[in-house]
Parts: sequence; C-alpha cells; structure tokens
Amino acid sequence: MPEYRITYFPIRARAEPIRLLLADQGASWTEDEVQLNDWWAGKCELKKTAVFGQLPQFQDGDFVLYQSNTILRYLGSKFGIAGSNNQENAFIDMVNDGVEDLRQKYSRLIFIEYFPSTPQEWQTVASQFAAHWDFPNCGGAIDGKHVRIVPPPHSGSYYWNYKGFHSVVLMAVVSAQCDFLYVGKNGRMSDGGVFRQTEFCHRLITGGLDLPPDAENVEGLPFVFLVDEAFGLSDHLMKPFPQRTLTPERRVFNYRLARARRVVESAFGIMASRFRLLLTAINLAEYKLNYVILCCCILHNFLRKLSGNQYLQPIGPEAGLILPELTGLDHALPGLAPQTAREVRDHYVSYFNGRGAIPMPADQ
Ligand SMILES: N[C@@H](CCC(=O)N[C@@H](CS)C(=O)NCC(=O)O)C(=O)O
Repeated sequence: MPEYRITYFPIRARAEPIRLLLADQGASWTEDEVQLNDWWAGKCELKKTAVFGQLPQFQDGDFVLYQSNTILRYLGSKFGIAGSNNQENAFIDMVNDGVEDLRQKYSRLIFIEYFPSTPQEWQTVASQFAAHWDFPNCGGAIDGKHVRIVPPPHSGSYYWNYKGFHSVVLMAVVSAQCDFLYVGKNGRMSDGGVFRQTEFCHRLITGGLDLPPDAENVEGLPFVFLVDEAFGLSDHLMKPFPQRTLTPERRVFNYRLARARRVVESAFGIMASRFRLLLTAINLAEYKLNYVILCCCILHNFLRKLSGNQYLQPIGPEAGLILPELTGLDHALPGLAPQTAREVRDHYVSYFNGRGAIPMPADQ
C-alpha cells in the first residue's frame, strides 16, 4: 500500500507539482477526489477541518499537511532533493516563491471574465475604442481565421475549406487593446456564416449581451461591433461600404471602420507570430486542439497585460499594422441588409463627417 495520499479536486492545479515530484521519485500514492460542487455546497466535512479551509491535503501515513509549497519542501527534504546547504535551500525557496508570484498573477488572468457582461463594462470597452481609435460606441472588432489542421482520421472533407486546405475557424471579438474578449471555434464554414453559429451571435441577436441602451451612447447611436466584408450588415454589426458604392462621406466611414477594426487583425497576427504552432498544420485530437487554441488566446491576453509593449507593438494610430499570417474568411454572399442596419451605418457616416470628424491621411 502506498503511504502517500493526496486529497484534492479533480484538477491539476496545486496538486500537480506534488504528483510530479512523487512520480519523479518513483513513489506511488493514492488520490481522494473531492467534487467542487460538493465543496462549495458545504457538503464536505474536510472544508471545516482543513487547516486553512483549502486543498490540497497531503498525508504521509498519519502525518497530515496542507499548503502545496510546504508539501513540496517536505517531500524535497524527505527524498534528499532539497539543497545541501543553507544557500542552496535559499535558492530553491527563491525560485519557488518567484513561481508562486507568477502563479498569482497568471491565475488572476486565467480566471477573470474577459467578456463584458453589463452595460457599464461594455462602455469601458467602448471608451478604449473611442480613445485609441476614434470609434464611439464600439464593443469590439470581430473576425475569423482559418487555423490549419491535420484532419482527424475518417473526417473526409469535413474540414476542407475553399482555400484548399483543412482548417477549423477561430472566431474572435477583440478589444481596442488587442485582447481577446470572446473566442469561438467552428469546424467547417468558410465565410461570415460561421459567426451566426457562435454563442456570441446568438446573444447579440436575442439581446442577451446586455449592451448599453442607445440613449446612453455617443450621439444616441446603437452600440456596434466592427466587421469586414465576410459578414452581413446588421443593426449591431458595421461593415464597410462596397467600393462601387463609395462617396467621399462613405470613404471617411470606411477609413474610420478599417482603422478601428485592425485591432482584430493585429491580435491574430501577434498571437500567431508568438505561438507559431498556429502557422503550422496542427496535428492534434479535436478536444486537445480546442484547449491549445484557447490557451494561445489566454496566454496572448496574459502577455499583453503583463509585458505590454514588449509583447505588443505600441498601439494607437501610429503603430504599424502587424499583418496576419492566418487566412481570413471568404466574403459573405451578397444579400440585402435590413433597412434599420443601413440607417445605423448612415448615422455613423454623418457623425464621422460632422461632429466626430478627425483629419484624414492624404492617401485615403
Ligand atoms: N496556498 C494554498 C492555496 C490552496 C488553494 O488555493 N486551494 C484552492 C484550490 S487550488 C481551494 O481549496 N479552493 C477552495 C476554497 O478556497 O474553499 C496552497 O498552495 O495549497
């Protein structure tokens, strides 16, 4: 019978380094799994008796310990892998404490809700778009990219796209500072239609996003998201006017939209150039692929917040556009946009050519 026992939730997290250390030392152990729902519902006696009311708990025979780093130090000295003098011990503690600091920052970023869920939170996103990119009432720039994959066995042409390779489509809503606010993934569709299948679109259509009411917005205009030609125009989705219908006023609108919308191109481009796996044909089972893609997005947000300009090009109108290396979506089939959507876009045209005008570059 193994003498060690780990009691923890069915996750890796704080128990994983303990498991790794034991495995590395060839030791065996048993696990007691505590279900999170039971824990939070107060159905676990252990919650009351645990020294700091938290897990993991570690048992070495009758000896019971809490605090994952303490457990690691205990096992380190028990297995003779701790430092051999005070100074070595201090170095080990220093690294351990450094990892702990990073973990605190990292888990805050992992567990925070990036997705705005109240009108006030949407207004915060919008104020950044207004400040950085001069586009008012904007909740995000939306786009989708093909992520190249090695198709799973027996999937036939399911993942085959119009560009002639196998891919899944990653859809994202991106903030003014190139953070991913929302990501969704879809297997097969090539164009903006993929967006209609996302939870985000469903909530947009059914009013479930809790967007600010028009009356609270700049010029009383509807709150909008910015898209390109792959998407359909709607009351809350603003896309550019087609070239053939351009007037000088509409040209101004297209310029303002393109200028604000490029954050989504930049976010994809920066992420792909950092996590270069995204530029290869990813060969993973689909459930792992989902985790890997989501992880890249979360790490992107983490690095953006933690390393700022080291990770990201300086943002603002002067920043160079970082070209995306991922393939974009196909253009949507032309269709007549609702009259209300065309009116919303026309209101923005008037605003950008009136009170909201800014100097245009000579080449626009
Ligand atoms: N410093 C503690 C932190 C333990 C901790 O945060 N445990 C979390 C799970 S990772 C927990 O028990 N959460 C439930 C609760 O706080 O009631 C350690 O390293 O063991």
